[in-house]
Amino acid sequence: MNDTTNLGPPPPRSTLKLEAIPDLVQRLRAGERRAIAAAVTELEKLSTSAPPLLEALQPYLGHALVVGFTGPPGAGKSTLVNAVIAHVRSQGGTVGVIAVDPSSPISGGAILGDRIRMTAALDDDGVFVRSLASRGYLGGLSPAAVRVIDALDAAGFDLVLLETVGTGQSEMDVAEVADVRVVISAPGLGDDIQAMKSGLLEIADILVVNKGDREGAELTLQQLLGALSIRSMRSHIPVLKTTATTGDGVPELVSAVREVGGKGGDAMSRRRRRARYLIARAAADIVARRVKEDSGREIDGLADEVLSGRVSPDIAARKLLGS
Ligand SMILES: Nc1nc2c(ncn2[C@@H]2O[C@H](COP(=O)(O)OP(=O)(O)OP(=O)(O)O)[C@@H](O)[C@H]2O)c(=O)[nH]1
Ligand SMILES: [Mg+2]
Repeated sequence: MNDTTNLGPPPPRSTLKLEAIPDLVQRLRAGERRAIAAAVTELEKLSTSAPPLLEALQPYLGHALVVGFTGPPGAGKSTLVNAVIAHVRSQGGTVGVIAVDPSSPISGGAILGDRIRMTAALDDDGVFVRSLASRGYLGGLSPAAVRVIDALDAAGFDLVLLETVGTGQSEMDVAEVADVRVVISAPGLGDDIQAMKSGLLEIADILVVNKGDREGAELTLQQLLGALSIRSMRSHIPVLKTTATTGDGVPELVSAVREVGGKGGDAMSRRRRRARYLIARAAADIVARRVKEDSGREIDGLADEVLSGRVSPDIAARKLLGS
């Protein structure tokens, strides 16, 4: 196996010089908005400066509570993020937001709408918002987004909110990198309760029925409680009703987030969880590239064994990994 075939495309060159990193980190630590934005951009691009920058951020990580906001399109995630920002700011806390745009947006307007709604926070140094493309990660979190968390954590934001649309992949990603997982639903989203039952319900630490002002909100709430009660392991999780447009229920949501976050692990285990995710993602990418690009005998041989039914794909994968 020729290892150079497994390295992937080279990272984009950076305009950030190595010797400028300590200064950038110092300004980021002081909360300077332009420095935070510059660091986020380097990490998002995964530029040549991203690895040394991440290393320089390491001593300052583990302070932020990373909260995933996920749920079906249109449930009101962005509106709720805005309402949470307003409440946390009124309490003197600070908030960083990473909104992950789906690769193929369901409606281009929703993304633009997100930006416009969030501009209300743009003059406030206690808030930093960045929309990221999901870059072919099918609505999931790109590894770049996970690294961006580190920049916001090091910059000292108390809460880092990650908004992702609840597709299969992103909900699993959010489950792995967030310290607290908030799953948002709303009445009138068709068969979404069904979808919640299968995937999102399993990962939620807190369930929210948003659009509490809409008819059917109480019914949605009861359906979720019913779905939880048949899963005895999950029946303890809080189910809250919010109206993001008015802020109703938002203080209770923020309290619940802090309570769940308080029960989570320490700073080290939070950082370790994110690092484990990045390793798993990188390992999966390397293996996928090996399988795709290697036309050598090893993989063809394994493929034939799988085709003949002598070996399961799982065993073949283990053989490939030598484990
Ligand atoms: N009546 C009512 N409307 C709401 C509420 N929260 C959000 N909305 C509206 O619902 C629509 C969708 O809200 P968004 O915040 O964009 O929803 P989202 O989940 O972020 O949507 P995507 O990012 O596209 O997945 C907007 O028109 C909001 O104004 C609420 O509590 N009550
Ligand atoms: Mg949104």
